[in-house]
Amino acid sequence: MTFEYAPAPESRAIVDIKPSYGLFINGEFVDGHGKSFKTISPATEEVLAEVAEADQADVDAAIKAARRAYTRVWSRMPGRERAKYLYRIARILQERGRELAVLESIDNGKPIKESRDVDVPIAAAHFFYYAGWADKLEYSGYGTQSLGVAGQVIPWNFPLLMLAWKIAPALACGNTVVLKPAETTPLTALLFAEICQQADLPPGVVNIITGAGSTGATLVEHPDVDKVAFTGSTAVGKAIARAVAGSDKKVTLELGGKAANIVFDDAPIDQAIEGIVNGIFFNQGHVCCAGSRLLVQENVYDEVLERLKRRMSTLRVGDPLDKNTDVGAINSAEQLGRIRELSEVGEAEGSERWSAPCDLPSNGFWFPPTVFTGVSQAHRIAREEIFGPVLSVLTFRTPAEAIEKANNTPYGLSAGVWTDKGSRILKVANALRAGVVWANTFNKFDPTSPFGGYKESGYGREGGRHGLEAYLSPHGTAK
Ligand code: TAP
Repeated sequence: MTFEYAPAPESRAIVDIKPSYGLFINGEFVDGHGKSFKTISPATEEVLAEVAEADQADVDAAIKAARRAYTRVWSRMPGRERAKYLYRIARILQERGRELAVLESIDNGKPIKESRDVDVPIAAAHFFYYAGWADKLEYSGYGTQSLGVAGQVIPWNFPLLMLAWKIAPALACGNTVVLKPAETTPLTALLFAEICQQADLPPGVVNIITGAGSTGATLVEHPDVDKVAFTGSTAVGKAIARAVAGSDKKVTLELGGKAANIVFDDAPIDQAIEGIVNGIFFNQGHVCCAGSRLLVQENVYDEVLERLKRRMSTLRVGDPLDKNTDVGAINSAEQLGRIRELSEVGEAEGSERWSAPCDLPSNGFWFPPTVFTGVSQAHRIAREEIFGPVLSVLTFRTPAEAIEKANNTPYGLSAGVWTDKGSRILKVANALRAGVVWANTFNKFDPTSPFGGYKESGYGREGGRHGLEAYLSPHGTAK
């Protein structure tokens, strides 16, 4: 049964959302030359702020500022000095953690308990971790030479965390940055710009330009960008790879996924249920490495399904700022449309749909936690990334069949294995074509651990020592 909890809303008073925002170029906020757009709260559809849309001239100005800061200041600064700035930023992220968490939940729609306990602490941890590397690059194994100006484009599902994954290693290695956050979630990146000012980061080392896809395209294609780092959909990743092909830009792409979460019959079932729920309903399923394909061994299928539905019935869907909320709002009307469309396709193709009973708020964008059974490998809901709180369930009889089905995907970002046997974990993990394999857990992130994909999930790694490779050159080619 679900206990009735009294609402426990986190106060919005801690955040100061301005009516409008400019672009952060060369250490200060400036008006853009282009148009502007509105960012809204996906939970209420309330307009939060008007944000500048950077055009070609703005992108030029940001890259120029980054180039100047690179040649004159940042690339010449000893690593131990750069590290001090990264530590300072990390500490400010912690000090202003509550403010960042509330702002992230308002702009993105994710539950406050996730922005507070996952996004913000791991973002700070990334800056702490890469601060530690800044004066030890000679031990990285990837050289010590920075690349120059990095053009970075990030998605809306973990706005601050993706920013940290991009900016922390870039700065630690001596590069400067122009970053474009996603159109629907620019606010924490703009607050991060204020944090750069607060940390006295030299002007131009970090530049934040807001805008839509065309701003991102202008940035990554710019001839004076040395390094492109992109996280987002496979379709846009392919377009970027095509656009920069033939240039000497170094590129890393973190793209989509359709992870298998494999439950064997000897798995600790209660733990596995928590792992399945965390795997697909964490962050409304807006997670590239979400465990969106559940593979259950046939002899425990009925038990797993029954317990899973019981657990899903206790998930609280609603106000992202309520500390009891487990599942928040879908990030945009457009994304909600995509989730609805693929769910309808799932039914039309013959799968059975079950949604947790819950009251959804009347304003905003919402989708109940949903599971599809009777799914075959050919179904679109088993092949395409839904990027929402929708789980497709398939079955298997033998470990070999589980591996075969798990690998039957164009993606290869992550996977999960649930079993009592250590030897089976090692064997299966070895056979899975996925960048990250979790054993008896799911969706665990740590700055010391590399993350990235195989196949259409992209190339390059972020996090850990491996994450330095993307921002260093063994040949000393910096401009
Ligand atoms: P995209 O539509 O790919 O957008 C990602 C970012 O790229 C946004 O900032 C977007 O701007 C920008 N963009 C769009 N078109 C562009 C272009 N032609 N050139 C350069 N930049 C462009 O993805 P999304 O809908 O925001 O995010 C969902 C997808 O990201 C999912 O497929 C998910 O799996 C993937 N994702 C992957 C990872 C990792 S680590 N592999 C992490 C998170 C998300 P606008 O927002 O203004 O359109």
